[in-house]
Amino acid sequence: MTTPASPDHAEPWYLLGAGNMGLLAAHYLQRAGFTVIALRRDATPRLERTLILPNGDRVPVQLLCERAPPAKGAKPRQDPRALSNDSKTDASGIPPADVAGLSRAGPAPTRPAPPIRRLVVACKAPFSAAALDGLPLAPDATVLRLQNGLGSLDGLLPDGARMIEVVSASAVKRDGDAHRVVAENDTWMGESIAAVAPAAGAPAAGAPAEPPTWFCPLTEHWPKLHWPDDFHHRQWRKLIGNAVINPLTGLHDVPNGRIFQDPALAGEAEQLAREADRVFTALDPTWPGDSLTGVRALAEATAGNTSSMRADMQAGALTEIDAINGWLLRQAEALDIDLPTHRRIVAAVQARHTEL
Ligand code: KPL
Repeated sequence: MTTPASPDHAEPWYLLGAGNMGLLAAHYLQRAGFTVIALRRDATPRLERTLILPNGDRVPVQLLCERAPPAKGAKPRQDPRALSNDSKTDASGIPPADVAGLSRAGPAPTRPAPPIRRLVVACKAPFSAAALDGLPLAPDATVLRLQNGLGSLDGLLPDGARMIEVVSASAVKRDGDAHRVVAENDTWMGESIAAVAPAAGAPAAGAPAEPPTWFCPLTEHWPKLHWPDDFHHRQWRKLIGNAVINPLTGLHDVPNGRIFQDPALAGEAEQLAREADRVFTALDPTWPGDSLTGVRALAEATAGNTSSMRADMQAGALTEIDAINGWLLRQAEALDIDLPTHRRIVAAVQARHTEL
């Protein structure tokens, strides 16, 4: 049994991306007794934020910060969005310390040796390479990827790293200076199976990997946290939800629930879901091929929500389209499957990026 005093707890977790979901993960890890240190490109010594839990409790989250070393491919000025995953912050960069609840009590130490052995990557997918650039990761580091889409860390981690995917149905929104946990739903952790265009180090399909030693004690503090045998199906269900709901709501600037109320959008959603099912079935013949039902349920369950891609588009920020629908297109190309609706929608969202 791992306890807060056990050697397992001596190893801190580093956090890239102290936005909505990153802060929630940090809160659960701290509740389980782990030290969590936010990596930043600036000299902020400490982050002080507030999470509002679904029962209304306001919980302070305090994180020590360390300054990430300069990126190897560093441009003179770092893109501040690399270390956040919050649309509000994405639009404007990380706000100055005095307006964001950050302490100015002395600069943060620059991350020293020894290398980072545990890392949570919770920045927006398109900023992963910039966020990881120059970070001293141990060759056998454990990396939790808490991001939408798939494949965003491909080729960015040491060969011996263990990447654990985190798929969460929880929702956290910015609420003034606080972060409101709108829903504390299931979170699944597991390792992705190697797809046709495989992730570096991803295990091939076969017996599911065993969870690490810290997983079981963490489940006592991270509500509805699971390590399911059919993890990749859970991950694909989340991916198709995002691949349908996010670009349609973003491009048409509507809440999630509108998709199945509008016949034209519902038709597009159906095409997107069917095309994705062709890819998933080719990758795994046991895939049930019923994505549309799940997408409809997700859109209805989150009817009033502004999807993350709609929020990014409203904020004039880069979206995660490449890690979501782009991942599907790369798999389809390797399988020689055409996905005309996904191709069109990716082009339409990317056209908005060029206007930024
Ligand atoms: O994950 C989401 C997102 O917006 O990124 C959904 C589930 C679509 C909820 O809005």
